[in-house]
Amino acid sequence: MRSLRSGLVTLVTGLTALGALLVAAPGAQAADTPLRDLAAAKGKVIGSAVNPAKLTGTYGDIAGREFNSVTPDNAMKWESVEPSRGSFNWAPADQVVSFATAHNQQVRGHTLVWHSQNPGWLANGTWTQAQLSSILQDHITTEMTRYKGRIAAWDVVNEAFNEDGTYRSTIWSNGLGQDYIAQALTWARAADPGAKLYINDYNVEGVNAKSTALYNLVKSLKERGVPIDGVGLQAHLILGQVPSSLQQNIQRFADLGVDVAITELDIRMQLPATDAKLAQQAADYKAVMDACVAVSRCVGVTVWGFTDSDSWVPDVFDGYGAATPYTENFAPKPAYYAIAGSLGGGTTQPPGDGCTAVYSVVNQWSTGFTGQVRISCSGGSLSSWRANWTFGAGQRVTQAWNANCTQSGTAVTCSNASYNGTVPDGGSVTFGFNGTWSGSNPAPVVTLG
Ligand code: G2I
Repeated sequence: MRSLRSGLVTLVTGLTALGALLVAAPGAQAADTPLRDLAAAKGKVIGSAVNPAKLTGTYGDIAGREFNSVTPDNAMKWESVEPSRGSFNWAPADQVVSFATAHNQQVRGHTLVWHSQNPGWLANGTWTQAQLSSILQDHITTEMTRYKGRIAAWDVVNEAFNEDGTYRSTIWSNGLGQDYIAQALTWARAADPGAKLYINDYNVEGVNAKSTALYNLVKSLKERGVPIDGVGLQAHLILGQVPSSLQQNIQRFADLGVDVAITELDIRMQLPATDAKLAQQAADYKAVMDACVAVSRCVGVTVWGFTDSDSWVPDVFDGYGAATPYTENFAPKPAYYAIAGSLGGGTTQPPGDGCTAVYSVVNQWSTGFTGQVRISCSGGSLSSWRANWTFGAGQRVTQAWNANCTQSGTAVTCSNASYNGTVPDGGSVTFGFNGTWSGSNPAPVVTLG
């Protein structure tokens, strides 16, 4: 995140009132340790789904800086890589893999065998069992071979179960029988023996009928010697509804001898987001992170998009959103700090992060002057504020408006009035004051805190 917490000063000499001529100071990077460094110190993965078309600018900066793993959100799905039979489009998936290489990140491959986002030619075709089987084997082999050695873990099979724990009726279960899962895993192991092979699903975070069906499947695959390395718990959660049995559930899979990953975490809320909801969301993110951190075989957590501007939630759940750790404008939310805290970092959002305070003298005469401070936010917001500075040359504030100012010795503190505490992302608030000076009237640097 950018942190522009100090402002530059324009000093007006002479008696003419001048408009402020201020330039925001280029912000130093915030001192906070990136999530990926915190995660690495704990031996965990912190990842995000990414959209390859967006991997530049601020989106790319954050994706590279904060995460040690990326998952292509759609680019490795069958309809993306083979939209018509035998005609491949690898470019977006390649972009994610190159980005990951350039940023020293792992890649989670997502996903090889699914009922959704299959190309029309496959979904609408009529196939014998033998044809379907060889189409699937070819797909797995082709895609995994292309990225062999560069994918840490593959979601080989995605969303195989119904909510009641029965097998979902899909092109695969219908055409190949339930053992398509074992076959797919076996082909996957042959294609890239170095990749961890996962089965991934949603609504399997707590102990319930669906997760128990998944548990029983993994147990039987292990007993049969079918290659299976991990279970992915997607974790598309609802505010305030982190299952209380999450850690217990992670542990029971770990006890089967497989890894566990939280693969698609997001926590949606009914819009608009309020401070209270964002605080609850932070607590929910923390609960998920803590559960993973507590189990050594939980390899880590991937969020399904790190910014609210890149989340599937508003498109699918009417009136819901704000599900990720960053705002649409890339400001870290309380959830971000909750993730950091769970990984051993600081938990508090620095006040004024993403906001700038700029001091200016707008008028000055023989013994007095009028000053103002403009607080602007870009990539952050404030719900209350306090501007602090030191007067180094004996200046004194005598009267202020649009703020409550006090001065003790050289230290001045001005806090918001009852009506202007909120500075929205992209907005600003200005307050003014009169003061006295003599000799010189050098301009202080203002900090927000
Ligand atoms: O639905 C959330 C996730 C559930 N688990 C599996 C994930 O693969 C799935 O991801 C989402 C993507 O985030 C969405 O971006 O999968 C959706 C499809 O089931 C993706 O949405 C689709 C839109 O529905 C399409 O209209 C669009 O053409 O993304 C496509 C590509 O942008």
